[in-house]
Amino acid sequence: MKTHATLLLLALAGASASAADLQVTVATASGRPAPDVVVMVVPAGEAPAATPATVDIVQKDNRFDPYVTVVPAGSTVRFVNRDPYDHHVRSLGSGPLGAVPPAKSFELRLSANGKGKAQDSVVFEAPGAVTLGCHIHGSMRGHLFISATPFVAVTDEFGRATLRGLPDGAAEMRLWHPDQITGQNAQTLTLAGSTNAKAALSFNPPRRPMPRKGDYEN
Ligand SMILES: [Cu+2]
Repeated sequence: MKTHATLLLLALAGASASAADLQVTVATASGRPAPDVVVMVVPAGEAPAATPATVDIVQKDNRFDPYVTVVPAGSTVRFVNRDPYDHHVRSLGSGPLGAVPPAKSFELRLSANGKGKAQDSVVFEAPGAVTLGCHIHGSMRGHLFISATPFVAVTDEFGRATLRGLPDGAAEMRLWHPDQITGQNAQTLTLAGSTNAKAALSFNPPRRPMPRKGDYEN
């Protein structure tokens, strides 16, 4: 019986070697942990198409939560107003001075107190970035990144992200940050089972913008 159990464990270990997890740690140019970085891995061979998902972005206390959201192309994003006043969510350009047009343009009036829809959905087909703003509260900012590759994640406060189920072999790792002025350097990886990787931004991002106090009352 013991032998059978051992064989089963070996079989499971063999199966997992072809679907690696990659733990990435991203630093700023000066070596601090970099949160809010989108980490993408593009395998050299044929990658499976991204599976669309349905993801919520909540408006609460004049913030978009999460601040940075990543979804595979074709996904549905539900914008949910949890404040007791209206938000008028809209797409803005990304990059320096908002010069890069949004991957999709939209605006949604999200009401409070049952006077209208408190949530609404948008489908994002084209890969790219959308900066999220609000017509009513000028300081509200969030970011949505629509990914062509299914292997994508956002770094946490420690600059860490975990990408799961990667195929073994050569792959390119790319970074995107909402405050980048130029594209970040890509890096080539050889994936063989679960592995770790380090990466660095070419700049030091500013702190996340905070909502202005005066914006709360409406
Ligand atoms: Cu608002």
